Amino acid sequence: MRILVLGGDGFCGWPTSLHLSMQGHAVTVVDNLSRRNIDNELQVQSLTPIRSITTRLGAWKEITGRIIAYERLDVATEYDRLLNLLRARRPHVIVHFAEQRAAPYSMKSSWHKRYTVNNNLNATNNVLAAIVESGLDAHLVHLGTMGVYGYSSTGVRLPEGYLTVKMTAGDGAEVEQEILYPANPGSIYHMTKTQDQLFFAFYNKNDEARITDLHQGIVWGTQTRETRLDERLVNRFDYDGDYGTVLNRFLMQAAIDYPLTVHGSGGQTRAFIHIQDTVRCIELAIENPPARGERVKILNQLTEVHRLIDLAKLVAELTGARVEHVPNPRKEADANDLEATNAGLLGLGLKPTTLREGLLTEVTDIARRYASRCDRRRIPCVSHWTRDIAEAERPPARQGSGRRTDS
Ligand code: NAD
Ligand code: USQ
Repeated sequence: MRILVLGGDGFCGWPTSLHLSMQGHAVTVVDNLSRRNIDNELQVQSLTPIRSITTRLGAWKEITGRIIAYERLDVATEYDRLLNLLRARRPHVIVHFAEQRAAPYSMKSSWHKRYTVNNNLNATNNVLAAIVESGLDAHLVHLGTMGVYGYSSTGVRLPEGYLTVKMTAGDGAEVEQEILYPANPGSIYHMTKTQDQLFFAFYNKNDEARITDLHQGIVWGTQTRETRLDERLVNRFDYDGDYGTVLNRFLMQAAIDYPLTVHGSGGQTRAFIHIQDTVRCIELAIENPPARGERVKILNQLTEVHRLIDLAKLVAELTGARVEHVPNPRKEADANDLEATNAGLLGLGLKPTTLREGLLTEVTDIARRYASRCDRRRIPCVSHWTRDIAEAERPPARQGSGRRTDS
């Protein structure tokens, strides 16, 4: 198949592009390299030494003989170029990763809020509008987030996207309807993903666009079968306070003898998936497209659910690291329950990589190996959700750091 991977230079997009190319698909990476520019803005680098996109693609060709094409293009602002690309390449599938994906980055300032909204919503609308205008019947596979459901402990096992509700009509009759599960975003970033869902529902209803929306949990791990083939193909590993996600941060912190930074009590419960499984899920989504006229296919892309404090303790047990409770910079529930079905992808053949299998390898092969590249000043999470939360933390000298260490 001809496949465009929008955001194909990123953490999930790069290993996905390699995997799809390895399977014989004709892959084109589309990326504006904004993520690399954000590293410059934040004055931080991936813990792993990621190579330039040109070096990456050259190495892939040298090692496998396979060619991945590359187009530097801003999906959110260069609509005409995007449309021309679709007309020229005529993709069967478009995988859409091209969004600003960090919740803390989206909450840093009003500029970052506006950038995230402009970038993410325009990127998604542009792709959909271009599919319709080009007349292609391309299947759009989008990476969404489990965060669209929110973390409010309803006691309900989260369904895959849709909820059946019963309402009472004016004549007293009971009316049953299937709706999108009520959105409850916890950051501007997560809010853009809830709005993406409405774009999908509309273009699907109006234009019969074929769409799969993968509600993905927090991705951990670094390498996949393909990125391991050569160091020039190494995947990105974010550890800083904005882009580093919780489990990878714990693994890196353990490797450099930095206390594991648990926000608040650590009772927050979240969904997780290994990067190797992310890549496999996208393959499964591509192989099982919705038919034309079928509603948007929503699949929960997660393999395990954990409380953060339990993860911290597990990492501490494996590595001897210390756990520290730090003030939470986010406005979020201190503890929540989370149960979500992932029957869709399991039913399609996903065989999950478990945390127990992969954690230690990740600490030794990646975090310890590249520890010298870590800038400890970039570890604290300095993006506060509200002014009040920021004020409460300032100045640490007078008020105390509020930190508590588990013995
Ligand atoms: P990433 O930031 O590493 O990659 C995103 C890529 O998209 C980057 O290479 C960036 O340069 C590119 N991009 C952004 N805006 C663009 C634009 N307007 N035009 C062209 N390219 C653009 O992020 P990631 O971790 O690979 O996440 C990919 C997708 O998966 C995101 O949509 C994210 O919301 C979703 N997701 C990620 C995680 C996770 O834990 N990493 C979990 C759930 C969902
Ligand atoms: N947290 C800590 N300590 C840290 C960092 C984070 O306790 O050092 C906590 C946060 O307060 C939060 C939880 O860990 O409660 C998760 O934070 P995260 O940064 O790992 O994940 P999140 O902000 O939710 O975002 C990530 C990805 C995003 C994706 C989302 C999936 O960056 O792209 O959509 O995971 S989900 O969490 O299911 O919404």
